[in-house]
Amino acid sequence: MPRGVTTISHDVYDLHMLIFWVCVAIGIVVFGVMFWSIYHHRKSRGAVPAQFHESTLVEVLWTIVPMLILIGMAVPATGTLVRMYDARDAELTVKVTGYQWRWQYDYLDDGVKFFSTLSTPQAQIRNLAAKGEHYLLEVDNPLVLPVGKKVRILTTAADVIHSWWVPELGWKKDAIPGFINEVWTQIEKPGIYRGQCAELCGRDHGFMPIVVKAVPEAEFQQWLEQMKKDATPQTAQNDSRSPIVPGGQTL
Ligand SMILES: [Cu+2]
Repeated sequence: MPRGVTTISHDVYDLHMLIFWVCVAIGIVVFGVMFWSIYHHRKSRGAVPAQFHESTLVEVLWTIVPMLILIGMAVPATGTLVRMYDARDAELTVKVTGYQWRWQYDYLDDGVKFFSTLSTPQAQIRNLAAKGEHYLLEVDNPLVLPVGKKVRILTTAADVIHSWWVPELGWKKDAIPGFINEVWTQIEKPGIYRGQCAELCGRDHGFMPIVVKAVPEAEFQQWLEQMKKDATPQTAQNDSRSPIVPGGQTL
């Protein structure tokens, strides 16, 4: 599990490690007691089974102890979930729309909108060329986001269910036709973060990667201005990319 580059991803990572160590501790105690009992109360020592029937103390203990453990895990888990869903006070909103098999990014406040499509050369996919470093994880137009700003991300889809997932952001969000899901992110350091559609959305599902380019605020504003200038209307219909078929056939 990556530590990630957002506050939420750190929360998720810490929660994961906390629950992991709780499970390790329970495992050690349970198996410890079990093996100790098997060894010390073996038949060759003449052990006689103890009678625990209707022991109130044992009943109370094995109800209370697991309950305390569960509460101890539920409290931090709930806190993390609440923070994860709190998209208030976002400074920027990006709508992410899933299409078979590309993403559309729509900067709602700025009128900037573009498609992000796999850019791995067909020759690599058809095993006619050596595979690149970011094979199937590279796109023509990455999603550009400013570092340090709270960004609200709305996910939806125009055909089937997709799921927008960049592991280093700490969450994945389904993109469902007719619904809008909300989530947020605040990236801490500049960089390029890669992910993929995490829903089995059809043939060529593996060919819809996600690339997030996190840049400093000034650079982001510059990029946005440039995008506004270059803006040309795009629709899914006028995209002429032919579907990729593994094995070298074309449709
Ligand atoms: Cu998909």
